[in-house]
Amino acid sequence: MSKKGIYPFLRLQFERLPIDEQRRRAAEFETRLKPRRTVREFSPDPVPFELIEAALRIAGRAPSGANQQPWHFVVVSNPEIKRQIREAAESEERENYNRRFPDEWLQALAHLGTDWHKAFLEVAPYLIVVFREDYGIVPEAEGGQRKVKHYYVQESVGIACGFLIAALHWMGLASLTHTPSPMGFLSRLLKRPPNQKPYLLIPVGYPAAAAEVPDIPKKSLDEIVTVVG
Ligand code: IYR
Repeated sequence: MSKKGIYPFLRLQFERLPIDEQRRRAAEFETRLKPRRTVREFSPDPVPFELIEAALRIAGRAPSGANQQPWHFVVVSNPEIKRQIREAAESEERENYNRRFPDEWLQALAHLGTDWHKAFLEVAPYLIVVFREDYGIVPEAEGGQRKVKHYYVQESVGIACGFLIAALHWMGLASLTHTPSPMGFLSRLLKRPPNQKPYLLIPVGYPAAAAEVPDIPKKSLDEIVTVVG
């Protein structure tokens, strides 16, 4: 392996754990993550901003193609901006549910009980809007700019969102992976630069006291895993 580059190589910091501790941690993580659910009914109770920051720091630790970290997170708590986002999302989703979604898609969604109403976009105390950066913009001499292509952007941002969702759950917060479609209105309302494209909208907060979720199953290990021994 050639270790040339602009960063030095350091010895990996890695603690080799006793097997019992590995088992204990595996079981604890699974037990903690198991009750995680996508929540669509939020309480308006405030959430300490430091928790959102901690979750975003964890998301920012995700691996990414060439370590380019092609993500940007916009945190919205302003009620007026949340209202604008709700209005724009609902107008797209009204079109989707009433006209654009083919029957096959509506059928696939039916058990979730969703429709075009998106009250959670105003009720949840925070909306984390995730943007992907297909290229970076690097300042150059004399006020110029250069575009730098990013690699494996979809994979990288997806992994960061996974870290984010798991971290939020771990710290006792509920989230929703929401994908209003199309999402162009988020670039406009949040005044993002042209290299940032909306990827996912994640409302975050405490669940409403009477929040309900569909009783849907997860696939078993046998269904999702093939072992090639
Ligand atoms: N984006 C729409 C529809 C929707 C699509 C999928 I795939 C879901 O898992 C859930 C909803 C909406 O948010 O209602």
